[in-house]
Amino acid sequence: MSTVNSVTTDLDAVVVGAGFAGIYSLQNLRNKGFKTRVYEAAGGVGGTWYWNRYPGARCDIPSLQYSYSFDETLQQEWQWKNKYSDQADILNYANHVVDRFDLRKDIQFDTRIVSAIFDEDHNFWTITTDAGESVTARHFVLATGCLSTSNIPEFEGFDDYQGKAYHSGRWPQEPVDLTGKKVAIIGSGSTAIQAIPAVAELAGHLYSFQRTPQFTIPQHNEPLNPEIEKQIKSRYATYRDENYHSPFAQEVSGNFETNTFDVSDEERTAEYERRWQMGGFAFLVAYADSGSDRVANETIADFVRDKIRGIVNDPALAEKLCPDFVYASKRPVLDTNYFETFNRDNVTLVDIRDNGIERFTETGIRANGINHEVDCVIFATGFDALTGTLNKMEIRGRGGRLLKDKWAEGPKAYLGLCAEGFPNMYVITGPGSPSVLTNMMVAIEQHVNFIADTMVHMRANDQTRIEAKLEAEEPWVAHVSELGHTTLFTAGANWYFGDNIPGKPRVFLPHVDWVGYVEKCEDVVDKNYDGFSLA
Ligand code: N01
Repeated sequence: MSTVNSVTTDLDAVVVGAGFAGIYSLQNLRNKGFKTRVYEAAGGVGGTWYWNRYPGARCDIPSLQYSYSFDETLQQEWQWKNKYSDQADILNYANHVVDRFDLRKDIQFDTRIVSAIFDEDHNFWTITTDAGESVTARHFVLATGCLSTSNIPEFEGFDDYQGKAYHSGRWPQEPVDLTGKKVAIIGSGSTAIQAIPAVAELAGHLYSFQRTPQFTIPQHNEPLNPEIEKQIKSRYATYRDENYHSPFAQEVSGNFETNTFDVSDEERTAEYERRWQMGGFAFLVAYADSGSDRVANETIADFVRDKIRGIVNDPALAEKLCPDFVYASKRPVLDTNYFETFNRDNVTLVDIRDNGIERFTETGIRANGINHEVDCVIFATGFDALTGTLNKMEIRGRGGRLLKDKWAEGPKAYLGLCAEGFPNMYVITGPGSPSVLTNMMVAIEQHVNFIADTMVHMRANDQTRIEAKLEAEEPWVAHVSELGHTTLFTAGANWYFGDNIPGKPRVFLPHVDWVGYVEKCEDVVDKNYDGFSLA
C-alpha cells in the first residue's frame, strides 16, 4: 500500500495476466513487500499454455531452459518428462509454481481488466474490471502476453457455415473429439505445423489450407535424457547464466566466426545435415552471415527445400510445400513429422496461394472452385501480436491520453517497457524489447526483475512516479527498427511487422539483439535510470 499527498492506494501493484510473466511478477513483488494482485481473464493460470490446447501444442525451447531460474530449489526439484514439453506438462508446471509459492490467493480469475486511468496529481492508477470493480495501485504491470489476441480473418459466408470452428489460441477447455471427423486447418505457421501431424492421426480426413508454405526443421523431441538432466542440474545456475548472456537468451550452437562461403559446398552441406539432425533453431546461427546475408541464407533455403523433396513422395505436392521466401524472415518453425504427414492418404493439401479461400459454405470451405465438406475448421491463423491485447483496453495516461492513440502509428515504448505519458506502467516483453525473439522465460524474468528492482529503488528514495522521457523513447523506437533491418528477420511479410492484421501500422516490433538489450538495461540503471524521469 502506498501513500502520497495523503492518498492511500489499495495496492502497490496491479498485474494483468497470470501467464508466466504475471506469475513471476506476483512472486517477486510480493517477496519484496509490495501488496500486489493479479487479474486474469481465464479461469486458471498459464496464459498462452492455458489457451493453446490444440492437438500437438508443444514448446520449441528445451524444457530445461523453458522454465523459471529464479529459485534454485524449484529448478532442481521439478522433473520434465521430455526434451521439449507439451502444453499439458507446461500447464502443470505453471500450476505447480503457483501452489508452491502460495500465489493463487492473490490472483483473481475470470476477471478482465477493461480500463486503467492514471491520476497525475497523486501518481496512481485506477483499474477497473469487467465486473465494474475498481481498485487503485501505484504501479500497473501489463503481463498480457505477446500472442494473446487471436486473429480470425473475415471470410465470406462464415455465418452460413454449420460445422464447428475453433481458433488454436482459444481452444475449448473441454475435450474436442476429432476422431474420424473431416477437419480443415487454415494456416501454415508454427501452430498449424504442430497441429497438422497430430490432427491427421485422429481425423477421418484433414484438409490443410495453405497460403504460404513454411520452412520447418525437425524438432527431434524425445524423453529427457537423464544424463543430460543430471549434468545441467549439477551446474544449473551457471548454465542459466551462460544462456542469459547468449544470443536469443538460450543455448545456441552458433558459429559466429565463419561465413557461409568461407567453406566448400561439401563442408557446408555436411554442416547443414548435422544441424538438421540436431534440430532446434540451429540453422539461424549456422554461419556468422546466415541471418544477415541473402545469398548466404539462400543456401539454407535450398537445403531445406531439398529435404522436403526427399520426404514428400509426390513431386508436385513437394513443390507446393516448398517455401520461396528468405529463411527466418518468418518465424522459424520446428516440427514432428510435418512433411511426412502429407504422404498420408487421409491428408489433402489445398493450395490457396493464388486465389485464397473463396468462401465458407453451409458444409465447409470453398477454394479453387471446390467445396471441401468438413465437420470442423481449425483457425491456425495467428495473432494480433504484441499490441492487440494492449490496444483493446482503455488505458489513459497523463492528460487522459489513450495508449491506443499514442500508438496509432505504431507502438512507442522506451526499452519496450515503459511509454512516455504513462507513468508507473510497465509492459512485460512489450514491443521494442527482444520478447518473441528470445527464450520468453528468460526475457520475462529479466523484465520482471527490472520492474521489481525499480520499485524497490523508488521506495527507498521516496519516489512515487517513474516515466520514460520522450527524448529517450523516440531514439529507442528508431534504434529497434534500424537494428532489425540489419538482419533478414525484416526481409518479408511477417507478423513481427503486423503484416497479418489489416490496417495495423507496419513497424518492426521486436528488438533483435538480446545481449545488447540486457547491457542497455543495466547501463540505464547504472546511470540512475537514464532516459527516465523519477519524482
Ligand atoms: O500464426 P502465424 P501461428 N487465409 O501468424 C495463415 C508462436 N508459436 O499461430 O503466411 C489463409 O505464424 C498465414 O498465411 P500467410 C510463434 O512465435 C509458438 O502459427 O499470411 N491463410 C499463416 O500461414 C509463432 O510464430 C509455438 O500467407 C491465412 C498462418 O495463417 C506465433 O506463435 C507454437 C489467412 C498464421 O501463421 C504465431 O504462430 C505455436 C487467410 N485469410 C505458435 N490469414 C511454439 O512452439 C492468415 N493465414 C512455442
